[in-house]
Amino acid sequence: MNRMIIGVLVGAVMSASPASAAPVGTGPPNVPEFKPAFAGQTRAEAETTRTKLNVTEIASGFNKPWAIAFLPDNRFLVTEKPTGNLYIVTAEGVKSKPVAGLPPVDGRNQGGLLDVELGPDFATSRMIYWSYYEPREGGNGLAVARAKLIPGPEPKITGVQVIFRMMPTLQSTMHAGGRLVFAPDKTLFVVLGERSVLPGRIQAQDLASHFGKVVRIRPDGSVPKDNPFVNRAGAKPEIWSYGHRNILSAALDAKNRLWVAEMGPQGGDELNLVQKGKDYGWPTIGYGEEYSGKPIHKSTQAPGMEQPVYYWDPVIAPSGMVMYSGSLFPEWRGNFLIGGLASTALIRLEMLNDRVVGEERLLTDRNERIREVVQGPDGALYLLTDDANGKLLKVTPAK
Ligand SMILES: [Ca+2]
Repeated sequence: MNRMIIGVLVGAVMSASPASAAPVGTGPPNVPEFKPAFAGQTRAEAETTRTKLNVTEIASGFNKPWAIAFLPDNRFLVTEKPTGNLYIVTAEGVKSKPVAGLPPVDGRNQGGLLDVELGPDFATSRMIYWSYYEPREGGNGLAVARAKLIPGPEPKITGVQVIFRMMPTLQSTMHAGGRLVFAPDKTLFVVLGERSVLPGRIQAQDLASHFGKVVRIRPDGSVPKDNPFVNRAGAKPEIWSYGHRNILSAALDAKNRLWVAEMGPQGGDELNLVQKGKDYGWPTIGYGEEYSGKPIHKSTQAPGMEQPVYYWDPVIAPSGMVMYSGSLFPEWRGNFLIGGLASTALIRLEMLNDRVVGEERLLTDRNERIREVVQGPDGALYLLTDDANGKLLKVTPAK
């Protein structure tokens, strides 16, 4: 009897028993020789949402949309990755003309216009912040800019300021990270990748490089004095944490701590609780391997390097993430909801004492790559699908 049939039978038996201990059925691991550092670090017990989900398509026709931000008047900002276009979309799904005035992007492959966030003082300043692959002499790099949004029938931005430039410039169309998260103290976390190519990968451990880092800046791009490496000679002062591979998912929890889901190599996606000054291990340690099957890591653990709270093998390919705190889905409160690209699912993680105690794959019947996951002011979940005809979806409880 093959593994899949056993899985189905186990699933059928377990569904009658709430005390199920079976993990989500995702197939065998790519790197079975690597074992978890603690119980529950991978393959948590499969859970099932009791609330029936209703998925509404608000809008479609976006070319590889990447991020959503909510305007105070119930409209959305939506970014389109390869075109570099930013749209204002009404709650009914009516799309504006592209917002004029954004700088050009390098929209090849994983590049382009990525995240967008309202500034912490948007109500008075109308400032928006966005991340993008900036075309440069000799390559590109992730940049973060801000400008004042002027809505209306001909929407535009004015006064563009680039507040952060990931350095060094490199020839790569991949792994620049790009999510933006404002903390309540108005500092801005920017999560960065290591550019995928080997000369970039090794810089994830190099504090003189922004590659493979989480950085923390003020809204004007200046460096907070309490960043961990401000007094270290040769270190980039924006760095908050290091040893990351490629982060496209970042969210604050109820205590306003930063969590990220990282794109690992084959078999090595990670959930990390990001702490000031800590080393998350890439490329020295991890749970995955090269796409060729060749080893990357000698070990999964090393002194002075953080363990992931959770890892996935096979990977989910995470992009977009929120810790749910709304009223529409009481059973999801305190859970992480993560967009799955390769896994074509919405991944739900039940958390207890900073550990994962349950996992679920939602919306698998839609078979869509999920790029963005945000919680609306109404408690609904809003998603973007990663497709040339990308959709803006709203998830609510079915009536
Ligand atoms: Ca790691």
